[in-house]
Amino acid sequence: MRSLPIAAVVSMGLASAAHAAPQVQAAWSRPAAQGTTGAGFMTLANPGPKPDALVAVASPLAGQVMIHQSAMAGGVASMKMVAQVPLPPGGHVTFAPGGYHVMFVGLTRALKLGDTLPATLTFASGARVKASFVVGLTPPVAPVPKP
Ligand SMILES: [Cu+2]
Repeated sequence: MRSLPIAAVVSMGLASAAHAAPQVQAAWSRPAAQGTTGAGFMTLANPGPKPDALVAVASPLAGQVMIHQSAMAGGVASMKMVAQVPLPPGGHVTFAPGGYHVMFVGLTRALKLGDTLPATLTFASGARVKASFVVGLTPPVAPVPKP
């Protein structure tokens, strides 16, 4: 009777290997004081064959984390909260100043140059991916070139 649990574990392993989780690249955040809001940027890649979407971000160092999109309308810069950021199969989306960004609201400690801000990203597929946002003034590496 021991073969049943083993078979279940094996099939779960195959299922998770077949689903390619999104990847977080070059995550970075600007310096910010304790109690204020930090902004995070990154590139999300979807290596899988199915569409996915970022639906939530959480961090132990922020009271609340929101996904925002900046836009210019009539010469006025504004930002709005978005419920999800679509990730096409085989594609990537860049979060950068002036566009998509993550807002870390209510920082429990200051973000200083060289610090890392841990976060967990949740996707529509159910994938949960951990990320470390490196605190700096510019992206830690060059953005991923378009395929
Ligand atoms: Cu914002």
